[in-house]
Amino acid sequence: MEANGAARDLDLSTDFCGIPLRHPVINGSGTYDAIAARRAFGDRLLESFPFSAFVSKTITPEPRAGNPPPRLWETPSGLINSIGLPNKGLDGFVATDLTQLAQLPVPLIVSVMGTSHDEFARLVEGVGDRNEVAALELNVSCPNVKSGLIVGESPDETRSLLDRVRRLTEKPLLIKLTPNIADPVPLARAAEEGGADAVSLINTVRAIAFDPDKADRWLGGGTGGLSGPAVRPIALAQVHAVASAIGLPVVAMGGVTTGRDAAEMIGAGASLVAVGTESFRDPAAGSRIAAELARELARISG
Ligand code: RRO
Repeated sequence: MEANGAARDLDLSTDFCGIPLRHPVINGSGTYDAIAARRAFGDRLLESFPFSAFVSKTITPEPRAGNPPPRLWETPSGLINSIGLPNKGLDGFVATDLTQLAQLPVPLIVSVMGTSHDEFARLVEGVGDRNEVAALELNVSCPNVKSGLIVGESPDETRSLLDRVRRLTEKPLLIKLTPNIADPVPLARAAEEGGADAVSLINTVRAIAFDPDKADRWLGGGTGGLSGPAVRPIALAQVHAVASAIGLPVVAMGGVTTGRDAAEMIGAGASLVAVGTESFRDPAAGSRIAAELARELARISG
C-alpha cells in the first residue's frame, strides 16, 4: 500500500536534451499510429496520451509504398516485421501528418531516413526548423530497406553523416543505432564525437521467417527485424554497454512490456525508455508501464 502511495507522489518528470517530459516513457518509432489512434479514440486520446513524447514513423524524402505482404510474422515472445518504410515522403508528411501530430499533448520527435548524406540533409532541413518539431531522430538502422549507406555500421560514416547534418538544425539530434553488429559502442562514441545529442537503441534484430512448403522465405520483403520480449536481454546488454561508455543520454528500447523492464533499462543507464511491440497488443501500454515504473522506482528508493 505504502509503495503505491509513494508511487503516486513520485515525480517522474525529466529533462531530455532540454525538453521537459512528464515521465521517461516514450514510443519507439513506427510502433504507434497516433493519427489512427486519434480517429479511433477521439479527444480521449489527448486526455490520457500514453507517452511523454511522440516519435513519428520514419519518413524519407520521397513517398514509399513499403514492402510487399506478408509483412509480419509472430514468433515465441516476439514479432518479425518487414514493413519496408511506407510513408508519404517529406512533402506529404509536412502537408498532412505534421499538423495532426502537433495536436498531441506531448513534444514531437520526427524520425528521418535517407539513402545518402544529401537525402538526410534534405530531411533535417525540411523538418528541423518547424515549430511543431521538438527534436529529430536519424534512423540509420532500418533492417528492411537497403539504404546504400553503411552509416549504421561504420563509426567513420556515422561521424561524417553527423558532420554534414549537425549544423543544419539547432534542435536535438538523436541517432538510432542498429543491434546488428558485434559492438555498438564504437558507433555510439562516433555519434557523440559527431555532435549527436542522444542515442536510441536498439532497432530490430535481423531475422527471417521460412516457408518450408515453398522452400522460400515467408515475408514479402525476404528479411525482417525481430522485436518484442525475445530481444530484451540483447537490448539490455547493448544499452548497458553504450550508457557505460558515452556521456550522452540513451533512449532504451527492445521488448519493454512492464515497469520492471523499464526500471532495468534505467538501472542499466538509460535516460528514457521506449515502448514498441507491446503497444500493438495494448495501445495504453505506455501509461501502464509509466505507472508501474513509478512503483518500481519508489520501491527501489525505499
Ligand atoms: O519500416 C520498417 O520496416 C522498419 C523500420 Br523503418 C525500422 O527502423 N525498423 C524496423 O524494424 N522496421
